[in-house]
Order: sequence, then structure tokens, then C-alpha cells
Amino acid sequence: MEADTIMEGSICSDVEGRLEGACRDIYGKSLGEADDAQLYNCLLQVTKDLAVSKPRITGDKKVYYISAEFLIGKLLSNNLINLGIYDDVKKILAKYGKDITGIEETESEPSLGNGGLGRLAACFLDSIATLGLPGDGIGLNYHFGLFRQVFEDRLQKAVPDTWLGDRSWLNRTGTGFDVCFGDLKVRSVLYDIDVIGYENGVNKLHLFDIESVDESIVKKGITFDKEDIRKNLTLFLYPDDSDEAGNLLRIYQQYFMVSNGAQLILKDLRDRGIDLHDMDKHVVIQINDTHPTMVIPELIRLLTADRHMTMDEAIAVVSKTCAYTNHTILAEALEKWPLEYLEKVVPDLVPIIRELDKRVRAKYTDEKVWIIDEDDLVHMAHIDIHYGFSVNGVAALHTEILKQTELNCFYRIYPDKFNNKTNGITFRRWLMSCNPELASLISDSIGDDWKKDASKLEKLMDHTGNKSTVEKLLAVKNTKKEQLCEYINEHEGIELNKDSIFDIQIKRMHEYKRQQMNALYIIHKYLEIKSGVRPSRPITFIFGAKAAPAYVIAQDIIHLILCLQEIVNNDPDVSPYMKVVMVENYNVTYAEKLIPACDISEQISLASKEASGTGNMKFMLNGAVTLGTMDGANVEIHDLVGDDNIYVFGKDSDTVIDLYAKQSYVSKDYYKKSKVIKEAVDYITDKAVLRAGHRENLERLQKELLNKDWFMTLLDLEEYIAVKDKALSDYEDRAAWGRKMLTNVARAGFFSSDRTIAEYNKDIWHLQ
Ligand code: 26Q
Repeated sequence: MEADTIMEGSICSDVEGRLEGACRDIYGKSLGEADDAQLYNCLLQVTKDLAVSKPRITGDKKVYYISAEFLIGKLLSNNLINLGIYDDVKKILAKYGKDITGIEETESEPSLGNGGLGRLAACFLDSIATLGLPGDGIGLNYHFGLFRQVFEDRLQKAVPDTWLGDRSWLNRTGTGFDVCFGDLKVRSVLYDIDVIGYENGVNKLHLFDIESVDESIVKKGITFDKEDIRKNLTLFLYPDDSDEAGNLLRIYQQYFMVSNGAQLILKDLRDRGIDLHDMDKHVVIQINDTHPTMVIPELIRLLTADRHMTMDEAIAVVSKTCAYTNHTILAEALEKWPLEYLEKVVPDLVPIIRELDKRVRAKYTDEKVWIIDEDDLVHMAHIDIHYGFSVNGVAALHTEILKQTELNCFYRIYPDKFNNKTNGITFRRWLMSCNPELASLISDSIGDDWKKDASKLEKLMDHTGNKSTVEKLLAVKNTKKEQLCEYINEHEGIELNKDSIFDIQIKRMHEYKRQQMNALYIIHKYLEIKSGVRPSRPITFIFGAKAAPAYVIAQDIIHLILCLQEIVNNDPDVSPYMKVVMVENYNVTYAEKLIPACDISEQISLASKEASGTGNMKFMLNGAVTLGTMDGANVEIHDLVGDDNIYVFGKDSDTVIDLYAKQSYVSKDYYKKSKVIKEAVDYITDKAVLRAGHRENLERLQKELLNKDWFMTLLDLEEYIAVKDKALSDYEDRAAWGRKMLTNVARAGFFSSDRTIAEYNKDIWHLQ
């Protein structure tokens, strides 16, 4: 005990000394004189120095997680937590009258991802390091990341996100490689970010940049010369989430990423003196969706050209090294590149891709499994499945759908390659960092061991009958709601009622995720209140979502929600009972404020379309109750918490898949049949809404719902209204609701990304 105290004391004074030193070196100031932004830079320096003093995680076999996106979020608090010095730093700062929260606010968020897939990659890096497994990330350093979203005239406008300041977590290395796009040869430069495991060593996130990048070519909004590859290659993350056609620039980016990645991996192996014929025994490459698929032909190219391997040998060893994760079953999101594009951008890969295809054709007559189809489109996923050793889905239902329908023809060829790895989230960020109040309550109730072994949260089930624990949990929720009210007031200028029910839907804007269904509910509630039927307690509807700039209907849905925000919040008959807020520029930082404050978690995708979802897990862990369809990981949440602790509605995935197969869904039928649906859909172009917004957007959206509704909004709308109303009325029994919350927290342990990564390691990577 005494030793611990001395130890803590010495860590504390060491950190204080380092912090003082950094303040003096960088600003010539004492700690007390520095402002929040300066203190942030000093803490950044100290944390980076401490990371260097941590051991690099090593081992005989290493995983490379290669991904076009790493949505890492702000890093300061998480790194301090993982170094075990967060509380010390907080105390030191408090001594000088400084508040760590204000300092954290000054960090800008690296904007290196679109959504779920990128955030998953970040959670995985945290867990790989925390479990002490040797594993690095490989990606790109996008200077303006994904765009920053601003609202103008109730429409989304995309502007560059200048997240990269003079000082950042990036460390420039001396490493760089040549990458050839036919005749165009460019040079890369590698930046590394340290990934600090929780009370463990350090791995790296390797982000490649092009040496000749030029930020000044960005003109109005996010426009720039698309052809000037030398200058533009790493400016932006292709602002797309799963439904838009790719373009040449994206292929340039993908090849730049994988060629650098492949060269780095081979260099590491060479440095370790490993015979490349044995590559698979020392390296595993996890391919995050098809975006990095070209790593397979690129490795084969490098091994056959420079390393003097035969084609047979190279294909054999690469196929034993690469594993593929699928994140979507939306047909339009499965990458298929025209051969012509590949010939233009990566001519050296085309003969290899043709050879890979030739070998497939020689074995299988079923054209559905060929790599190059009759229209000369290259199916990237097919390369991964034939020439990788593992194919995994990201939730139980998703993997089943892959096996039984979407990838069935492959499953029949390679049943043993297919496996499920249900997604997870890092509890360091999504509980300890964003909700320290809840983390303390949990530790006070069941001790601390859940931090290292999330399954221990289950012990909270013993407390569901304990009135005081349940009351404390409700009190924590109130605190987080108050904090969110303050934050939203500051950032959006909207005042919210902290005692209202917080109903939150935050995720990329996409028709399959059905934010439009939530908007129709809001219209329904609005009209109900107008007619004199008031809810027993006020409700606050919160949205956060970016839409791909070229995705027209997604823009229209944002427009509708912003119009509803205007109408509802300014209607004195209604606003005491409900409010609508769509927060601007939803990102990881905003998620960390919103999730702990949520009462009802909206997970309402059309069954079969959401591969997993990970927001659903974050909400559950923070004591929100899910309102959801039987889709993605919602199915597993339901299995864990049971019928009484989740609100389920909507047609199941079998029914939906059948409706698509028979093409028998007609949205107009639902509109005609139901007065409630008709009223809500009609209101989209009511004169009040037209006054607030633009006829063109609103009419287009309404027509889409009536004439197409590809993601079957109207199919589930009536049941959604009924079940949501039930959840809202159940909320009034505060004790019963508190028990639902506690059950959700207790059963969330399964969704720790530590569990997911342990499974990847046991079944796919075999690192230790
Ligand atoms: C494809 C072609 C051309 C341009 C862009 C793209 C593209 C870009 C991003 C395709 C897909 C994405 C991102 C997909 C994604 O985020 N998927 C989500 O992955 C999560 C982690 O597994 C799941 O939880 C979500 O269900 C899934 O939607």
C-alpha cells in the first residue's frame, strides 16, 4: 500500500516535471501562465515522449490491419488513460487552476474516416495493443480528411476539415517508397502515430502521405483539380459511404496505400531476416473491406518481380497471408472497378489480375465467382475470397446472410474460409473516457476488474434489485444529459429540456438506416400534439449525420430534418412538448457527448441491410435502451438483454429478402392503406414545410417515398410508431426503466473489442 502511494507520488511528480519542462521549452512560460491551447500542446509533447519510453510490442508473427479509414478521434484523454496517468494529470492541472476538459476541447479531431468501418479499425488498434499483440495499422494521411459539415439554408455544405495543425500526434519517419502508376512515379513519406495499449506496450499506425502533396490546390468548398495526382492524392478521404460509384482518384489512393503497405511489410520481413517463402508464418494481413484488395496482386507482383519467386509460389504464400473482412451486403457498395480504369492507373497489376482470374476460370464454370465479369468489371471481393484464407462478416446475422445468400456461391466452394467476428468497441473510449461518472459507479458497485475483462460487467446483474444502484444510475444519466444540454446550447444555440426523454439517432445519413422513418415519426407526433394529444413527458429528438455530397436523397433527408427542427422548435403549441436538433458536423467527439446522455437508441435500419452497427453497442454500454429492428448486431443485443430490455419492431430479414426477391413491395399500398402514414408523408410538402425549406428537395423526397422507397420505410412505419410510443410511456416508470438500463450495461461486456480481437487472434491470426 505504502509502496503504491510512493510510486503514485513519483509518477505524479515526474509528469509534473515533464509538463513544466515542456511549457518552458515550447512557450517560455510556467505551467500556471499557459492557456488551454498551449497546455494541450505541452501535454501532447509529454504524452508522445512517454509513449516512446514504452516498449514496442514484438513477436514472431505480426498482424497488419490495412484500411482506407482510421477514425481515431481525439487522442489525448485516451492516451493518458492507457498510460495510466489521466487522474494524475487532472490533479496536476487542478493544482494550477486548470481544467482538463477545457484543454481536451482544444484538440482537433483527426478526420480520417467516414463512419463505422473506420471507427472499428480505430477500436481494433486500441484492443490489439491492449492485448499485447504485435499489430500495426496501415492507411493514408488525408490532409483534409472527410469534409467538415456546415448547415446553410437548411442544407448540408461540405468544406475542408483542417484537422492537421503544426503539432499533432503524427511523427514523420525517414521511411518512404517509390510508387509507380504506369509512367507516373511518385514518392511517399511515412508518418507514424503511436498506439498505446491500456497498461501495455506500443504498436504503430502507419499513415502514408505523398511527398508532393499541395494543399493550396483546394479551391471553393472541397473542389480541386482531380487530375493532378501528384498534388491531390492525399488531400481528401473520398467522401462516400457505400453507395456511390468510385472514380479514378479513389483507385490511385487505394493503390498508393497498398503498394506502400506491401513494401513496408516486405521491408520489415527482410529486416528480420525472414525467407519470404515463409511470409505467412510471420505476417497476417487483415484487409478491411475491399478498399485495400489490391494488396494481393501488388504483393504477388513484388514477390515475382523483385524477389524472384515463381507465380505459383507467390500466389500460394500471399493466399496464406491475407484475410478479408466484409462490412456490407449492399450490392451497390461492393467495389467493382472497370478493367479500363485499372489499365490506366495500375497497368502493372492488370496482368496479375488477369492471371488470377484465369486460374479461377480454369477451376470454376460458374461465372458468378469469376474475378473479371462479362462487362470487364473487376470484382474486388472475389479476389479476396479466392486468394485469401479467411472471409468474415461482422455480426452473426450478417455472416449468415453472406453464407446463405450474398456470397453463397463462394460459401459452397470454401465453407471453411467463412467465419463470423461480431464487432466490438473499446471500453476505454466509450465508457472510461466519455462517461467517467458511469465508470466510477460501476467500479463502486462491482470493483475494477471489468476494465481488463469486460465480461465482469455481468456482475452488475446482481444489482438490478438494488434500489440505490438503480437510482445512482438514473442520476448519472441525468448528469450526462445536463452536460449535453450545455454543450448543445453552446454549439448549436438550442436550449433543451434536460428532463425530457432523449431519443438519439447518430450515424451516416443513408436511406437504409432510415432516418426518414424517424422524421416521419416526428411529423406524426407533431400533428398529434397539434390536435391536442400531448405526450406524458417532453421528448427531444436528436440527429447527427453527414451525407455523401453526391447522394441526393440523403441531402434531402437532412433538409427535411432541419426544416422540422425549425418548425417544431418555434411552434409555441408544440415546443414545450418536443424539440428537434440536428447537430452540425457529427463526429467522434460529438458522439462522446451524445452517447452517455441517451435514453432511447435508434437502430432502425431495414432488416438485412446494416451489417452490424457499432453505435448500438456504445449506447447499450452507456445505459440507453435500444429501439431497433432485428438487424446486424441488434439481434445479438436482443439475445443478451431479453425481450423486456429492448424495443423491437419491423419485418425480419427473411421477410425483407423475400420481398426483394419477389419484387413485391409497393410503398403506395402502405400509403393508401394507413391514415397515419398518409398524413405524415403528405406533411413533407405541407405549406408550413415549404415555407421553411425548398420545394425541390422536399418534393423529390416525398416522391421517392411514394414511388420507390427502396429501403421500405413505409413497410415498418406503423409498427415503429406503436413500439416507440410504448417505449416512451414505459419510461415513466423510472425504477423499471432504470433496471432496463442496468441490464443493458451489465450485458454489454460481450461487445468489448478486446473480445472481438481475441477471437480474430484465436481463429484467424494465430499470433501467440
Ligand atoms: C466504396 C466504393 C467507392 C467509394 C467508397 C466506397 C465505400 C466507402 C466507405 C464503401 C463503404 C464504406 C464504409 C462502410 C462502412 O462503414 N460500413 C459499416 O461497417 C461497420 C463496421 O463493420 C458496420 O458496423 C456497419 O454496419 C457498416 O455499415
